Amino acid sequence: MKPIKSTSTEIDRESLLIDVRHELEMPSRRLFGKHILTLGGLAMLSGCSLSDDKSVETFLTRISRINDHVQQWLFDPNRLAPTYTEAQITRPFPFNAFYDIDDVPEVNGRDFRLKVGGLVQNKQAWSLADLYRLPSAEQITRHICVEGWSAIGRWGGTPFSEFLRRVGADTSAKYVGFKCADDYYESIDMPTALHSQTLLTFTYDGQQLPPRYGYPMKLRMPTKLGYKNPKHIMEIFVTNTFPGGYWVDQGYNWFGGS
Ligand SMILES: Nc1nc2c(c(=O)[nH]1)N[C@H]1C(S)=C(S)[C@@H](COP(=O)(O)O)O[C@H]1N2
Ligand SMILES: [Mo]
Repeated sequence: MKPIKSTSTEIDRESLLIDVRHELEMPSRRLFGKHILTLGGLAMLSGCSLSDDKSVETFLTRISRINDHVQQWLFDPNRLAPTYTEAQITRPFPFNAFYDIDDVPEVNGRDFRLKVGGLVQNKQAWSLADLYRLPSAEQITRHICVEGWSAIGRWGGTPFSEFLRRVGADTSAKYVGFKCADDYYESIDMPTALHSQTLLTFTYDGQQLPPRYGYPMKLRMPTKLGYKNPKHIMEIFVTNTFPGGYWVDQGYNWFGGS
């Protein structure tokens, strides 16, 4: 994935506008379909003049935040993402990260302790053995990456809502955040965290989750795009302060529904 915002001081206005148009044309952005609102109309709505690079960037961020609100509002906690049969699993399942497969972090499972923080009653860290004793769940779902590929895989673990219940999470809080063993970090909305298909997973296709797919654990959400699914989770926290995410902070949409 490429950062959407330019990191240089000279922002390439033309490509930013292309990104805005692209956002508008994505199926999940239907409500802002190009037939309903023009770029100019959106600029007026968001109070941006688009007269300089900085206002273009502010404009983009506002559009993205409006999209977050609309997507949260459209999200139906009872709607299930499709599931598939074993025969439909994509083999081999693709690896993806912001780095090469040779640089996958190696986490030592024996010493591993999952940190839990923020708005939870029980901040005690979890060993893998403790996590493996949680009620088990498994599903075969489609993982969709914004880079233009999708693949069907089989993940096993525990319903994330069950984990949140065990740690006494304040489920009226807005966000659940994740810190990973690489420099990755993510955050999700609470309704998605509690969705019945959101699993904290420890296995892939019946085997211990291999390093490339996120050992020791990956949060697997078939209702969200690939980049929202953190691998190599080291810490989970509940908060009302927007935690952002690795790609979100580079201009991607935060809600990231699929
Ligand atoms: N820790 C971490 N999690 C991550 C990423 C990453 O680079 N680091 N990449 C994300 C992206 S963009 C995708 S598509 C999926 C890829 O998961 P896979 O390797 O199991 O296919 O992981 C997501 N979670
Ligand atoms: Mo991705």
